[in-house]
Amino acid sequence: MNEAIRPVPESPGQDTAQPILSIVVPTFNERDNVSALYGKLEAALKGVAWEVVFVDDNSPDGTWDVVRARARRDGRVRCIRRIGRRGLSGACIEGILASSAPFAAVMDADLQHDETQLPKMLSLLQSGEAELVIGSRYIEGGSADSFNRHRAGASALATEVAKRVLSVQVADPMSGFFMIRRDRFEQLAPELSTQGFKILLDVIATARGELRTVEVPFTFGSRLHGESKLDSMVALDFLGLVLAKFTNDVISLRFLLFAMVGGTGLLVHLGTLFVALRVLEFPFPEAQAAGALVAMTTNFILNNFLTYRDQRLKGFAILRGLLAFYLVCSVGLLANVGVAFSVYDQEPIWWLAGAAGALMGVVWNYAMSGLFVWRKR
Ligand SMILES: Nc1nc2c(ncn2[C@@H]2O[C@H](COP(=O)(O)OP(=O)(O)OP(=O)(O)O)[C@@H](O)[C@H]2O)c(=O)[nH]1
Ligand SMILES: [Mg+2]
Repeated sequence: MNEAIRPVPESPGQDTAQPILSIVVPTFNERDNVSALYGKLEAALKGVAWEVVFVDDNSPDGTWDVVRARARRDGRVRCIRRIGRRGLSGACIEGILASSAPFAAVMDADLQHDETQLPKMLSLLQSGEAELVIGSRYIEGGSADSFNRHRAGASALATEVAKRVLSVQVADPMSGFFMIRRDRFEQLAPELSTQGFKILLDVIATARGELRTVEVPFTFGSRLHGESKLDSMVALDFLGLVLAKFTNDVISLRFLLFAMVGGTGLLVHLGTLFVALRVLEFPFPEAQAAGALVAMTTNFILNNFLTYRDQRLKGFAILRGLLAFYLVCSVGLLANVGVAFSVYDQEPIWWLAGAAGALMGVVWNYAMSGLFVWRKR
């Protein structure tokens, strides 16, 4: 055997260097928080074999660069730099799956989570008392005083909806601070959504009550440096997750949004048809074609803005995407009319045939748009 590739004999002494806890920190534009967080972890986790994995979505402020510099000096620090992707949940999942310690924690980079709770959370997992430990703002001893009224209200409402609709028994299923046994996480991982902000809620809902859970209180602090990445779309992400889990992943938010945008397209089509016929006095075929073209264009813009906002096309890609969308929708129209005809042929009920055709059209357009217009890179 070639000396160079001879396997290195296992050395029992190496085991002690293996981390017991992997801390996963999703980051986007958190450059100024990295060193402070690292210092706090080091102080809080004396005597624990830990590692920290920063998952950075190619932050324009170069957060990944700061992490790399730190990683060169300390082997416990690792950096995953993801290019062309955004999303908090996906980043956390990727970070956990890229590490191997028997326990994994997720925490924010901005020092809002209390790292001094980590040893307690770890010992609850190690003793077997829990498989999931949540840093909770909403139990005795915890608080989220740094929230303004608007945000506190939204958080309370979302928590209530999650509890009722998904029968979640936990006080703070929206927390971004938790620790879990790796084996349990790996079992659940294939069913988790990589879209959205609410990975903990997803974990709890997907486990369907079969995850021994303990909550420990902590005070949600104020962000140290940088800006919040929360926007109004977070509410949409949340509703999508609740809907998907409620319907056992049958209906996705994306499909629902796509169908809703399709509905607005019908109104746009009829509006344009009216204007073209009555105001511009086009002949009917031209007016109908103008209606279809305008509706497809507004549908494309809305889908790019809303349905596929995490994969939004920009610059020249918009033009290419629009042309592909016209093509997809034209074939969708043929499929629509074809199905409607064949249903009508069997059973001449106009609304049934019309609805079957429309459903065929929207399913086709959705499936093909995902493949050819907003293709995942
Ligand atoms: N990798 C990655 N990290 C993200 C993304 N969005 C947010 N984050 C990180 O996720 C953590 C939570 O985001 P925040 O904006 O702090 O959300 P929050 O704590 O609920 O809001 P604030 O109270 O305003 O800070 C932070 O460490 C962010 O840098 C993303 O798209 N990708
Ligand atoms: Mg934060």
